[in-house]
Amino acid sequence: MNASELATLNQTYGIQDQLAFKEGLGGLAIAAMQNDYGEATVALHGGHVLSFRPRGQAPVLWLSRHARFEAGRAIRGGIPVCWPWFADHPADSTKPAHGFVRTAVWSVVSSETSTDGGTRLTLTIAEREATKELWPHRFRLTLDVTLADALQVKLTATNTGAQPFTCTGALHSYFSISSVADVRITGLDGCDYLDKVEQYRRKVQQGAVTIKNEIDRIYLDTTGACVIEDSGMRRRIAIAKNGSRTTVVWNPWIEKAAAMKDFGDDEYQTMVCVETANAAEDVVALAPGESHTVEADIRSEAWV
Ligand code: TA6
Repeated sequence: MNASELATLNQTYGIQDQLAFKEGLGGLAIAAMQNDYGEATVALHGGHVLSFRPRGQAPVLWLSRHARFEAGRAIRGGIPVCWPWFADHPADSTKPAHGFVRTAVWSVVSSETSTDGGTRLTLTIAEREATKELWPHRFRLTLDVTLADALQVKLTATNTGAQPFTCTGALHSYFSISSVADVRITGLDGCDYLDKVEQYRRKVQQGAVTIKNEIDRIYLDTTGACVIEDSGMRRRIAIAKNGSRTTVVWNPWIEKAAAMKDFGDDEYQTMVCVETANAAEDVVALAPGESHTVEADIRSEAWV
């Protein structure tokens, strides 16, 4: 994005002392939000929340130091928007993993200050020739990112075509943690999950989730909040949600981390994904004109 396009964005949607559009890493346009609650950045590339830091706290989201900021590539960390399919395409593995909106450029449609002093930015993306080759449907996605006492991320998918479609997806959130050894994730006890590490074997979660090896799990029928309890950092990150019956927990561990070019060999120790998803049995069906909203509310607090 050139300087005059950024200037136009700032004139139209910038909010004095709260929201400014800038050139970020790799020349990608980012929205920098700040207010009394903290700060957050969102890349227009992917509609991707890159960072969230509540005032006086350490960053809540994890972003790889090897992340690539390039047109057409997914960014490793933050909150990639996966849509209209989660993980591999169900029928054609040559199509991009996690859909195509995380690597496309979104447009800004509005910004506002809420009555509680929060800052909201709304982005959108719709079908275009390139997406029709991958997925033959007309759609509109809207992403509302609100920085207030929590970071609220709300993705609304609308079927703007004349045919029904089904979709899956995720707010594929990467969280920053002190160390895998000092973290447990609560909120999933007793839930069934598909274990991707063991060919999707169905299992039942016993107690809190701990990370002692590769974890890639799709928790089914989960509508409640999860909490990342980090005894090393003495903080709790609560992830509440709406419009999602699936929670995905992922840590690639040693070998998979080493195999990814945009992921540091040792970085698996300080991240975990807890994803607000529609996946597996939780497929969203939209008739023409219908919409579905999936929402994650991320709140971090000191744990004393
Ligand atoms: O959400 C977990 C997952 O689907 C894993 O299987 C893992 O591969 C990860 O997402 C990252 O996918 P990506 O395409 O971003 O490398």
